[in-house]
Amino acid sequence: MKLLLPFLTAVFASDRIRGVSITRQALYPPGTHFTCLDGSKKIPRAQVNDDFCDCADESDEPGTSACPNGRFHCPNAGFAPQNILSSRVNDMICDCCDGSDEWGGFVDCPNTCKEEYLAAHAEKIEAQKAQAQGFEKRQDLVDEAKLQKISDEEELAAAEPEIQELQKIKDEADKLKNEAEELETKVNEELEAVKNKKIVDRAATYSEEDISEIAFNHLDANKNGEIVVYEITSQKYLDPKPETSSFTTKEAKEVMKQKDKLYLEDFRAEIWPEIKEKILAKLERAMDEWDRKIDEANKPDEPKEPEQVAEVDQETVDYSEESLDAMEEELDEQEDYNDALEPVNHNDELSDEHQKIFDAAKASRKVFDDADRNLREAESKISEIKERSKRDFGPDDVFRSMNKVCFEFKTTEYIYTLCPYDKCEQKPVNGGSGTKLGSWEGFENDFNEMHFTNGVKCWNGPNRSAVIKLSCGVENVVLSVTEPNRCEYEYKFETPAVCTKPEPVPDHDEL
Ligand code: MAN
Repeated sequence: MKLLLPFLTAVFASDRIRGVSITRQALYPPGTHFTCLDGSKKIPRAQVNDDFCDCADESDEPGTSACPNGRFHCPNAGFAPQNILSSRVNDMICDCCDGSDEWGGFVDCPNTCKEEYLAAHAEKIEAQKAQAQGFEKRQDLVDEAKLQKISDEEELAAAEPEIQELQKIKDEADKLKNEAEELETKVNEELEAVKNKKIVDRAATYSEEDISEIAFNHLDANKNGEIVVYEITSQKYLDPKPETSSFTTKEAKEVMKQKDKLYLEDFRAEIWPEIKEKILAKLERAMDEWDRKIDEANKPDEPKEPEQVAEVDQETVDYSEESLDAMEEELDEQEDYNDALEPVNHNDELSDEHQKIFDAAKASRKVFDDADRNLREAESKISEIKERSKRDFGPDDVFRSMNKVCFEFKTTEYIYTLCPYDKCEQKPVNGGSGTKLGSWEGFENDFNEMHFTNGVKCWNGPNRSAVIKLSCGVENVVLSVTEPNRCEYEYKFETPAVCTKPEPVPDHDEL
């Protein structure tokens, strides 16, 4: 090429065609005629650049604006050569940095090629520096990924014996808990038996007539003088088949001798003898109530106590802590009263020995729960590592650090999130729930794109999806999010992960 230059310069100095690059000058050879470059026409050479468009392909007017779509070549010596539309020639606007497009002299175009070259060169150096920095960061990511991988492998290798050990601890804790709970149940049963015996003994002090009426009152929950099915089914201890899970209406009807309603007399005659054994221990409160009524009836006629006056004097209500506690206890007791499966409240009868057994059972449950949690945590950590080991983190594992990390980009309307290996979302800035734009699908285009598919269905359209275009940058940052087609989103994402080693910029490079 260098050898040819003096020769070409010699030729073009005299006969060079304006608007044509040096390499294409040969297409306009000297001679009497010029053949249009598409071969369609032969015209006298004087008609080239004569400001009249002769050739269909517009090749005869590269240096004038006669053909609307011709091309004018600016040599732009010292900077990058350029081809512009020939219609811009002599339009009084400086397009080429060397001013060659305004050769008519209607406007003065100073040569700015050197300044432009320097500015572009500086920009290139800056970009190269950023790329070099990004590439360095990429190396860090690769090193970090290597360490993470090694630590994952080590953890995985250690996991099996560790999990076995935690399982052993849990099994032992389970055994101790069962033993402690067995003892606890036994004590509970003993205490309940003592309590029940007291109640049954008390029940024996009433006449048969009275105690059967007390039992009737106990069952007659709404105090309307008759017992119906639901008043029986609510007393679980009367279930003739306790081994089956629920106390059904049919079973209750069996207890009621197929009657729909029971009045006191039928109850006494037909039901009482059969349920007596089961119900006596439940009658404590009903006996209290019975005694209270008898006491009241035996009282000499007196004006009514203020407590029976409809309105309660607020001033006299006791809101002290003890009183509130007592009320709460009362309510709790009422609940227990209706649910015979609840353990008996035996606080007042607890000996130190019993208390120790209850404390031990409670402590053993805690030890078991801790052991169970430790095992589950270790197992979930291991399954996370196993899942990670199956993922494709790209060349040199460089995307490993992006697992379970999210990035955000805010527009005036939405906050967009990008969570590689997981999902993309769009949330309205003013609150409200997010819309899933897609779930992780994988990389495409040689790890230069991330794809997310199968997001929330677009109204009258496809499921939402997102493509993330990656470019080299010093930091991980979402530069923009657009929606080129409805419900198809495009993120531009800068990351050191895709930075390659930059080529050095030569001092006087061809730009
Ligand atoms: C929501 C957003 C938009 C989307 C429309 C489609 O408003 O998810 O991005 O274009 O739905 O109906």
